[in-house]
Amino acid sequence: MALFSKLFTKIRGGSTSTADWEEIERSLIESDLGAINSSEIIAIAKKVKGEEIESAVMATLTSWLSAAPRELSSHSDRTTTVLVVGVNGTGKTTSSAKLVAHLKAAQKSVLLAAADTFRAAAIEQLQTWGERLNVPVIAGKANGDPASVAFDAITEAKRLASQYLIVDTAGRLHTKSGLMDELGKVRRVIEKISPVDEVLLVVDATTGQNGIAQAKVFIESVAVTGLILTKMDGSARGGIALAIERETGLPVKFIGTGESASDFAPFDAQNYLTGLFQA
Ligand SMILES: Nc1nc2c(ncn2[C@@H]2O[C@H](COP(=O)(O)OP(=O)(O)O)[C@@H](O)[C@H]2O)c(=O)[nH]1
Ligand SMILES: [Mg+2]
Repeated sequence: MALFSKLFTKIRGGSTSTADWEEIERSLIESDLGAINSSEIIAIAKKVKGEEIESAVMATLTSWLSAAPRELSSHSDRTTTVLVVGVNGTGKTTSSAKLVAHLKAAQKSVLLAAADTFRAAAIEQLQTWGERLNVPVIAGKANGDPASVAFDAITEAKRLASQYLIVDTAGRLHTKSGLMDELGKVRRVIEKISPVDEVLLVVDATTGQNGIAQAKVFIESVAVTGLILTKMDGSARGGIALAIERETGLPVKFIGTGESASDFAPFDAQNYLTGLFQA
């Protein structure tokens, strides 16, 4: 990612001109770190001298990371339920499937629920993943009630003593209050039987600052516990994970780096920060 190596190389080289500072600041902004964050970093770099710069910048970046738990919730005595939410096309269905693959690789038993009932294609998409991953998918009819699919799914998860239930939901915009209410209903129906442990908001990293703005509004109406940043393999730029954690206070729990089930990993914040400093 090497976001900051240029900054340090320039500064170590001795005299940093105004044009140099501008160029460094521009490259930080272009990395989707955000304008305010970038100018804060430049201010620190200008103030601190010599060898201390790296540790000063690192300390600031570390303070921007979310303090909330990054690990996916888990319970040994009951099903852990995860709702996957977000705007259309961000990668909810793909990420739900990837999460299943990730949990299966850790020998967990998982059930998938197709609570995006808006389009028949969305249900089929999840069923195809279910077959590929050899995981049962609870689905209803197209245009059916997503809350009733969720109810059937948690009932079945309990019966099977499934360790995880992953619920894929329909894409929605925070501005559509009917859809946001529907999400609340899905949650309430599940919680009649078992707690909802995680609500993961999927954000397409290639949408940059817009994606962050969208996430901020979204989490005002839904109790989100963490983020999945998708499409980090595309034109996504390295600064977004830091910027979104600072803006929302929420931890990035997973990142998606492609279209197949294995293109997915827990977000390792320390590794990520170290990577930003490497040439
Ligand atoms: N390159 C890339 N494509 C992704 C990633 N995650 C999802 N996609 C693609 O994005 C498109 C929308 O994904 P989908 O899961 O259907 O989005 P949903 O509408 O939020 O459910 C699909 O073509 C996916 O293959 C990712 O991490 N990297
Ligand atoms: Mg979908």
